[in-house]
Formats: sequence, structure tokens, C-alpha cells
Amino acid sequence: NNMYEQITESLIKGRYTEVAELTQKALDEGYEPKEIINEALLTGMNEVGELFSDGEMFVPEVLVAAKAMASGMDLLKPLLKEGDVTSAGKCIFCTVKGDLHDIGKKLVAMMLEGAGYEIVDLGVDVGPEAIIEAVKEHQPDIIGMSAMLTTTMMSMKETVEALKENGMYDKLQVMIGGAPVSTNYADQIGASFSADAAAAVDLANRLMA
Ligand code: B1M
Repeated sequence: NNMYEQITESLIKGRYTEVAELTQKALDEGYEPKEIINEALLTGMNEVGELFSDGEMFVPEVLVAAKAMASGMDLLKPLLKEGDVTSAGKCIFCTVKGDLHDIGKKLVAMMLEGAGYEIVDLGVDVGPEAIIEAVKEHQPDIIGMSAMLTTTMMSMKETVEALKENGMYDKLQVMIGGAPVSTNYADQIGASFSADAAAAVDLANRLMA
């Protein structure tokens, strides 16, 4: 479909004004909001994810593409009917206690959102207590934690322990990532590791299957 292809292409190129214009045009021509999201916007964001993991697109471009996606979503979201959006799962996301690096976390959260996950982003410098409170409030399927410092990654272990103490660990999945984190560390603490945003989406899909 030519209309969807145009939107997808503008999104990948990060042309956010054009994405909004084309989305409006599609609506005026009678396309369904849900179809525009699935066939045009999400298709574009998935491609962005693939280009990023292949090293053919870089962080600033991905962020502009995300902005383009948002400019289309802003028009479509108010028009969605109940039942139009089925969430792939609910994720709580954060950067761990003591750690202020949030670019990678945002990128991963955004890609998961593009893949249909509902994201609650708790921000940066988030310790076990705040995560326990958020689990009570939001009842997520997945907790995603990011750490970029060797000195903060132990907060992930503390959080997993706190989840166990509070009887929450068996009811959800814990995903971790960030430069100092590895599969080995994830195995040690009882979490799942992915190396980048696209791998995080694959992992989440596997965990939810
Ligand atoms: Co900081 N910093 N920094 N820094 N910083 C690093 C991480 C560092 C490696 C630089 C270095 O020394 N070479 C080093 C850590 C050393 C270590 O512990 N091993 C470091 C340091 C030491 C520090 C400070 C202590 C510096 C100081 O003040 N003396 C300080 C600490 C502040 C704090 O957090 N308390 C600090 C501060 C900062 C800035 C504020 C200046 C800034 C952060 C701005 C921000 O995020 N808003 C910053 C930055 C930008 C970096 C580097 C240069 C880039 C990080 C980044 O955003 N990468 C970084 C060096 C580097 O990595 N080259 C560095 C881009 C991003 C897309 O990638 O975050 O890796 P990344 O995320 C990837 C994957 O890791 C993965 O997917 C993402 C997308 O592909 N991923 C996940 C991440 N989270 C995931 C979660 C998942 C799954 C995958 O599931 C839940």
C-alpha cells in the first residue's frame, strides 16, 4: 500500500512533520487508525530497530525516528477504539540506583513500545524499594533495568532479591542490560540479558511467549 509505504519511509528518515501530515492525509482518506499504526508506524519502527542493530543507523537518527513515530501516534491515539490496542505486555523500566545514564534505557524502552509493549518508565537512579512500589502499583509482566556503571550494576542483584522477598519474583520476568552487564551476570542473579535494543525486543517476545 502506497500510503503506508510513504509514512514508513518518512518515519525511518525522521521527517516528523511529514509523518504527521501523511498520517492526517491517511485519516482524511478513510484509513483506519489501528491499521495506520500497525502497517505504517510500527513497520517503520521495526525497520529502524533492524538498521540500528546492523550498525546502519545511529542513536541520534533513531531518536529522531522515534519523534516521527510520536508525531503520528499523537494524531492516532485519541481515535483508537477500545480493543484496538492489545498490549504485548506491560514493562516497568528504569536505570538503577546511583546511575544517571538514560540514553540506552530510553532507546530500549522505545523499541519495546514500538513492538507493542506498554511501558512505565520510572526514570533514573531507581532503587529496589521504588521498584517494589511500582510493581504493586502497575503489576507489570516485565521489569527492565539498565546500568552503565560497574559500581551500580549490583543494584540489579539487590532488586531481584527484594522481588523474591516480596513474593513478586515468580510472577514476572526481569530483563537487564547496559555496557557492564553480561549474560553471565544475569545468570548469577536470576535475570535475562540482552545486548541492545533490538535484542531486547526479541528477548521480551521470547519471555512473554
Ligand atoms: Co558516563 N560513563 N559517566 N556519562 N558515559 C560511561 C558509561 C563510561 C563507560 C565512560 C568511560 O569511562 N569510558 C564510564 C563507566 C565506567 C564503568 O563503570 N565501567 C562512565 C562514567 C565513569 C561516568 C561518570 C562516573 C563520570 C564522572 O562523573 N566521573 C558519571 C556517572 C554519573 C552517574 O550515572 N551517576 C557519568 C556521567 C555521564 C553523563 C551524564 C555525562 C552522560 C550520560 C547522559 C545520559 O545518559 N543522559 C554519560 C555518557 C553519555 C556516557 C557514554 C559516553 C555513553 C553512554 C551512552 O549513552 N551510550 C559512556 C561510554 C560509552 O558507552 N561509550 C559512559 C549510548 C547508548 C545507546 O548505549 O547506554 O550502552 P548504551 O545502551 C545500549 C546497550 O547497553 C543496551 O541497549 C542500548 C541500546 O543499544 N542496553 C540495554 C542498555 N540498557 C539496557 C537494558 C536492557 C537491555 C539492553 O534491558 C532492560
